[in-house]
Amino acid sequence: MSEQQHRTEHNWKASGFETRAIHAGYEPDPMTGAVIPPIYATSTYKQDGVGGLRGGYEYSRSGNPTRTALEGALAALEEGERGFAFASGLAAEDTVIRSVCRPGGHVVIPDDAYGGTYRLFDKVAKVWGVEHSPAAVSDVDAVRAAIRPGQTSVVWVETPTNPLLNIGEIEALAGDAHEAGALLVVDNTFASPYLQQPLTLGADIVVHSTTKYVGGHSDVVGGAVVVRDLELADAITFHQNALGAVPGPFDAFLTHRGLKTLGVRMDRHCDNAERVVEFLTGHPAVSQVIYPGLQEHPGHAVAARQMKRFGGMVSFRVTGGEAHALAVCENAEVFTLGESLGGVESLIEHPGRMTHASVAGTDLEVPADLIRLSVGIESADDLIADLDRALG
Ligand code: P1T
Repeated sequence: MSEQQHRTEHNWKASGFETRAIHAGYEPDPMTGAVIPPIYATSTYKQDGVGGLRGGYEYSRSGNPTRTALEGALAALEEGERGFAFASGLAAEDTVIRSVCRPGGHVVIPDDAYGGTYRLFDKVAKVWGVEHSPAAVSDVDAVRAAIRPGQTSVVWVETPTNPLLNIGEIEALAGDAHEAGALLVVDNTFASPYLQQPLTLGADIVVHSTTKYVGGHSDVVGGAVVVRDLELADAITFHQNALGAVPGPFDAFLTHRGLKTLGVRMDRHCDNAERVVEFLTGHPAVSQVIYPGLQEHPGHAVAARQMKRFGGMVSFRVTGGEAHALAVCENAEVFTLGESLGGVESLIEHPGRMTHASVAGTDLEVPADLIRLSVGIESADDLIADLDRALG
């Protein structure tokens, strides 16, 4: 597709994060002055003679102006060259896998990946001849040892990981991947581009579940891919269109609306998470608090280097085993019992039975006494009082 309508003409690259979040990707509509990208509810576009496309738009699977605006903003926030929006995080991941992996190839994946990501590699990609080996992303040596030079095309990491909040050192992992001729893919869902920009640290591809912090309001499912390299961008462009797992214009609009406030929301998520961590750390019914902001977290120093702050996700283990963990999840009231994360409302869940049920019985199994919190942006005192009651 040629240069598309509404691509911003102003160069926002030198602007601050919040300015880019609000302006990059879109200029007020030339005809109406609409400040916000309209929802272009159209599947196709009138051509001025065969092949005479207006602004490059031909058919909404390959491009839609509402989506283009979101994609421009995503690229700007991740400091990439090209952004791509998808119907879900897993659709984004699948498109990346098909773009850069081939039968007979191999991928290194986190040994505590999101359950759905593991399932995609283990139950789908493997059937098509792409092998995978799990390795601890926090252990650069283990990842290096898992790489098979000549066969590994991708080192895939989450950092922080879901749900154990392990930290991978992006710069070192990129070096090892590149040395073996592989690409480094970073799932940046937990940090969001406000806290961490993996492409600036040497990663080749960033993926997101935009369902989470990017969308931020638990009202839309979506995914994203951002790259710097233009050859990779061409491969993703081709597969985005060929596979067709794209968001509709209303979903793109909602995600873009959420994205504009990412910076202010993330700061509040981090403030509240710090308060919750402080409370949990002193609680007698809590045996371990997992948060990269804690000095004793093994990834603290790396996280402090590569992240602006430590995020809104907190995991903890309780003294009373699985039954206790389930009871805490069920007793919470301000924390809503539910899967997902990154919305303005606080969520609580039991990874072993919920988000990570698909890894039960594998090397990726998570502890049964583990609880995961997505700390929202409510009043911190209410969150703490709720946890206090639920733990009691
Ligand atoms: O749900 P979807 O938008 O398809 O995104 C999948 C995904 C990818 N990567 C990470 C790190 C994720 O956490 C997710 C989705 N995770 C949840 C639904 C969850 O509750 O953990």
